[in-house]
Amino acid sequence: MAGLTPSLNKAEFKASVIRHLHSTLGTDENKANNHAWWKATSAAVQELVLEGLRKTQKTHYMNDTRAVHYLSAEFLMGRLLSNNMHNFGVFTEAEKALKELGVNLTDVLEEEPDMALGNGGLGRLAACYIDSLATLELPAIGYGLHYEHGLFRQEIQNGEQIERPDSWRDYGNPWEICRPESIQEIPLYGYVETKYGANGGIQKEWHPAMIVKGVPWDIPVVGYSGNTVNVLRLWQSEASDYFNWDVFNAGGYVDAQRENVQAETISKVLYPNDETEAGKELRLIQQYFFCACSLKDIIRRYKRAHGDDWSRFVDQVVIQLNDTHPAIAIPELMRILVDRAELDWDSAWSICTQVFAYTNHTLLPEALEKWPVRMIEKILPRHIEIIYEINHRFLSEVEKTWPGDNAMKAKLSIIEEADEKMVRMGNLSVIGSFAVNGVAQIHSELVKKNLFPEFEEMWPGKLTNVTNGITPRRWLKACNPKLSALIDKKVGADWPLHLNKLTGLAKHANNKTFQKQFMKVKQENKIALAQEIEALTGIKVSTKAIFDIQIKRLHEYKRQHLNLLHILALYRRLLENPDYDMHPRVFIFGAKAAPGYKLAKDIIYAINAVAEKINADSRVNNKLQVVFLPNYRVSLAEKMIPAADVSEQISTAGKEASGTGNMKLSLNGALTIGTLDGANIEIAEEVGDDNIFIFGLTVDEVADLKASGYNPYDYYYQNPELKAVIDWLDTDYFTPGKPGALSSIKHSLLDGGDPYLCLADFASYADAHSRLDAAYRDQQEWAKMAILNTAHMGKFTSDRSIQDYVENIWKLAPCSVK
Ligand code: GL4
Repeated sequence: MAGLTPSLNKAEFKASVIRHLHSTLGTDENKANNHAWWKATSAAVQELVLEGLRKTQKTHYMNDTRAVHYLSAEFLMGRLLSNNMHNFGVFTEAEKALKELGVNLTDVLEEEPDMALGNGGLGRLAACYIDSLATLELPAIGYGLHYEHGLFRQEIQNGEQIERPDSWRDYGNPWEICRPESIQEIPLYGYVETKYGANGGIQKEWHPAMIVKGVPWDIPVVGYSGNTVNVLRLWQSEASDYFNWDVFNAGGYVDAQRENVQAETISKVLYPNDETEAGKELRLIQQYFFCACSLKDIIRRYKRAHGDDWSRFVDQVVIQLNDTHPAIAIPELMRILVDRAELDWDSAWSICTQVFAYTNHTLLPEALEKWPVRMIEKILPRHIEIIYEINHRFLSEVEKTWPGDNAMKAKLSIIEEADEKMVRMGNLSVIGSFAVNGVAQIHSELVKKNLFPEFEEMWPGKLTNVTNGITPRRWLKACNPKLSALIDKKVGADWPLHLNKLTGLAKHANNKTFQKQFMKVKQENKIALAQEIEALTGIKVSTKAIFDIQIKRLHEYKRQHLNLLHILALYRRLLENPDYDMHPRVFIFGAKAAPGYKLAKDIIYAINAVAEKINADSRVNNKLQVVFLPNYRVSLAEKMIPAADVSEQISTAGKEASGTGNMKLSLNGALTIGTLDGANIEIAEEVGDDNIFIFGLTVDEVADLKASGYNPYDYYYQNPELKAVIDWLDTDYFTPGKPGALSSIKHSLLDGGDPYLCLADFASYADAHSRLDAAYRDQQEWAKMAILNTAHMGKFTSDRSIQDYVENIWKLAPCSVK
């Protein structure tokens, strides 16, 4: 492939692995188990990685490049060995080398724990984006938290989710490099002293009650077939040896300290909530901690080239805020510029508002972060003053636009004046950024129309869209080698860098031979997944069945329970009529629920209870099976996605900002059954209406229905099948001896008001499934549709998303590394 030269041949690779087995791991070929082989192989690859990293850093330094700094509380990286080998182009050589050593690479890869430093879509997006940034040779650095424990490991016991700690670095991680030379010290708590200078000027001095150390760990990020190796820098907290005499002398040092969060706990654990804000002090400290460390790091690097001259800062630095989690970076930069660098407010604010850009990832009210003023005051006493000052100046802008309109001021204010005063991080982010983007066309429209309409009026053009994307290296090339090899033959091997080349498959969509080859790959992937399912759950699934997959966090708005209602309807039809005409179907789920989200956990329990009953019921004639795969994560997704026939993307219209699993599944030839929500709309545009199964209410229809007073009972009484399956959940049929064990679901769907309109969409969903079932009977037609899905996913490469950011927001230039 052009530009891709394996940097180690088979013999060299073999020698390197053995050398590491001996001198890094202190073992040998006879004693080594798969874990040791994994470590030695990783060490061999890491040697290449570090060489690339050195060259990249030197090149960026010599060229004094403008860089993007991607601040994110989450990076859901998954495993790195296979990815790094693919991106360096050494995968095949490595596989052969290990084979000659009697070692199976697939088994070795299984030894690597996932780096699960994220919850779901938002964190995985960050991981895809840093892959694309390196691939496109863009100067970039990811900044985040070095959580000791990533997202919990999920076990299923008696159908219920049990959370177990994740310990991804327990036996050492071969990729990360500690950089003690770049440790930062971060102040917390304490008080602010106001000093009056001789010339009448006011100086603020923050006397923190606590200092914590931020220790950086670097994870190299290898670009595909390029030479750029960027870094992901993750901050770990440690107690500082610093001792605060001020506070000590003032008395009460020990007492004050006791009420404060302990330094070491800051980076201990990832908060396991997706789409809900926790409101916990420790979470706010996590956010401040990594932002403060990152800003100090950014400024240190800038000063190395430019000294105390701030005039070029905005030319060199752009900072992308991945949701509002890092929004506290805005007042932190103001503090540094005003209190430390002694810039006047206007100059400082001008810098800030040219540096920050903010991505909104959700409209769900429970996910829009707000922090109690009281809490910020306690932890960050200087920042609350700065936030008030930003707000004061902003509100006088509002006054100019809407003179005398106090309701407008209350609405747009950074401070929410409720019983408990709150800081609205979304408003702060919009006010402090030069660009704000949503993550799919419809989502960005809703951000403008519903979430921030007044900001759109005040600053036309500031709110924009960048549709999400996924890296085709991990999500096709590495996870689906058979399909990749087939695609290579048809369109050439450079599609991972130029995903639009997949359109070249479209002209073969009607070709019977190609259809057979395409479906043969799908079948082989299904057989592999079936083996995995059996290994993980003991369930033997039929590989002749349609593999219908819903994988994503468990949330009411994603409507796994709508899927479940439809499964119950099929089950009921089969019981009523054993000859009921349907193609055999296996419904496969993967989902983690936030540990405190009761209904989400109940839905997991319900899926498992229903699965157990159906799988054991011979009356369904092998036409229906249900599987819940425990501990859904990146590495499991990589096994499930290539085997999917059907992709369930069934959120209530207007609720899923974009979705990215939808893109991964379609790219691997699954057909989507979905609502007109998030990126599904753009997927439908790309693949064409004939190649996707759209159902359900649109965003406008949802709004109209809600406005007119939605009553789920209307649908319940009008649709006997729907009524029957909902009532079924309230018996002890699925939970023998435990009547009512599933009734929370019925309750939320009826008396709870069915907030996500499952009942309103049920009939349309069931109908779409019938159409899908009919379509599958014509295997040639289905193959054609599947091929056209893969063929038309070019738009959704994260390279395109990053290119959009570069052109419309970041204004970055690539820098090639020789
Ligand atoms: C999310 C959205 O829910 C999801 O639709 C989107 O694809 C993702 C990345 O933009 O961001 N927002 C939050 S919060 N979690 C997500 O996964």
